[in-house]
Amino acid sequence: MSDQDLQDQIILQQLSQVEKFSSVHPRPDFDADFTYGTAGFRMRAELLDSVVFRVGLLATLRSRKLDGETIGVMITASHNPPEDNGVKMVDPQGEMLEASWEVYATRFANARSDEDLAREYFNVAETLKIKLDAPAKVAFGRDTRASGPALVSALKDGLTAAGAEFSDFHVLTTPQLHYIVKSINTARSSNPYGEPNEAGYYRKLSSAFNAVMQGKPKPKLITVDAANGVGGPKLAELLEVLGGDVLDVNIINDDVAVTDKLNYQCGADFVKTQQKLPLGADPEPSQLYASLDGDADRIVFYYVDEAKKFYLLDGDKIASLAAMFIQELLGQSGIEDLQVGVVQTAYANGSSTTFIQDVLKVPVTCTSTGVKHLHHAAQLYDIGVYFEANGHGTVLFSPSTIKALETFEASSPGQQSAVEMLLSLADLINQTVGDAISDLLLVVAVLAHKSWGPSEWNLAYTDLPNRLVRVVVNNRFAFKTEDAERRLVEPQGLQAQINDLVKKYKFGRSFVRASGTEDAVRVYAEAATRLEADELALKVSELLKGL
Ligand code: G16
Repeated sequence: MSDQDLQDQIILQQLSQVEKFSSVHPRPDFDADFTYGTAGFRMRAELLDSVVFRVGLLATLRSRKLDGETIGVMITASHNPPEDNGVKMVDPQGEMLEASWEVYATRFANARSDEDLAREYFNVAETLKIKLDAPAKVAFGRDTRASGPALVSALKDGLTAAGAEFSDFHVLTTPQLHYIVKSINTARSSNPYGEPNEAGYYRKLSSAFNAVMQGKPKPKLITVDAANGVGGPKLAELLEVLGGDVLDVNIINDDVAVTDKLNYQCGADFVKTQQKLPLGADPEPSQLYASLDGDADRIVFYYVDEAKKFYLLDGDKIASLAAMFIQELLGQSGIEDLQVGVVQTAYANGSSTTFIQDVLKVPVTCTSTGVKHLHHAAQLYDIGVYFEANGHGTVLFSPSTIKALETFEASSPGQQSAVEMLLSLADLINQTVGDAISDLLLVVAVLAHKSWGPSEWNLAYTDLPNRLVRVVVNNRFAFKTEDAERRLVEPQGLQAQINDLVKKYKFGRSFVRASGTEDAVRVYAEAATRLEADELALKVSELLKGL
């Protein structure tokens, strides 16, 4: 048989496998199109079977295209309610799927029949010159949602149909999967990221945390609300590896057995949007509190004062704290040519941006919502700090920065210890994606070094009062934006109405954008006082009635 005949035979066999398996995972009756949104496909779990199956096909093609590097697939709907689920792909270095492939994901998900799907599969392979007999490897995990196991079966069918080799990492936080994917793909390099398993993740974090905390007293008790999601048991596992002498954490909302409790009146999204304590948190003045989201890739902090007044320390506060500490260390190290930058979105509080730019003298870039956008912008700095206000973020140290730090010849013990601290931070902070557990350790460590409690941290700058509202509309896809989502282009005329409202408020700012993870639009407003911020958010929300 000629090479060509062999190739043709492989193609035919694989297409028939795709069609056969696809018939067990038919596309549901669903009027709208599926879209690969802010963080992959996300919707009610009962609609996702075919989508997840098809992601299995695409992940296989992506791995083949990248010479058999391992691709990750995470089944989670993060902050969404328990009845939702979702799926997203992870690229070989632990980053979000390359944007140009989102189009293929969307096309696969929307193919109407098994034959159409096989055709799309063939077309992508043809267009991208992917050999269908090339090796492919996929690693996957899921959160604690009840719908997870069935979706894993659909995924396995997709991977089997396309002929991938796969590893099931079972229940993981999203950042753990990102860590594992990068670790697998760098295992044979001169610079492996870590051991490619959960135990390796815990060991890496705990040894970096111990290095960063050397000589510092044990921090005060921290209460962590785990949103009744996967972060609870995983944080408990990390604490066991760390040992009781290092950190006292009281984990609340850690019930993953009753899956309906997930994100219910707790978790990072609840605390950020409601600006109040989650269920089950006893307010002890000046103690540090934190909330994770459902898959532990976001974290927000908070505390109450003597009068039990609530103060939120969100992603903007984390970014400012991290940038401040890193700037100080760079100053102490004597290294002058490393550029720190902060990446935010339109949701960043105006005061945080002013503080970072004017007081810390650190440049700020604004991108669209979605870690995938922030991550790439942060990579343009030597040390890129990126955080969304909702608590999703991390700090990236570029490979050349790590090299510069490793080879730097310090001329004093002070310089030496600053450089060592920066290198330990690079190990402590998840370099692949925002990670609530790693960010928790980062914040605790920085506060310990500055001898700060939560109120000192909060005092660095004062947030402008703000309000984030979720509004259900008839068609969220009718909302189109520009300028990093700060201005609406469509529906026509709406932005002018928002501008008219904003003009009436001191320090007023408001914008509207469609969510990429929920069937709703989000309204953000900030103004000089809490009452005014609430009023502006309400008035802008009223403009959306009937749209
Ligand atoms: C995801 C994304 C985040 C984004 C959030 C909300 O978070 O990873 O970058 O900020 O959705 O996005 P949207 O406003 O478009 O709904 P998570 O934690 O839900 O995966």
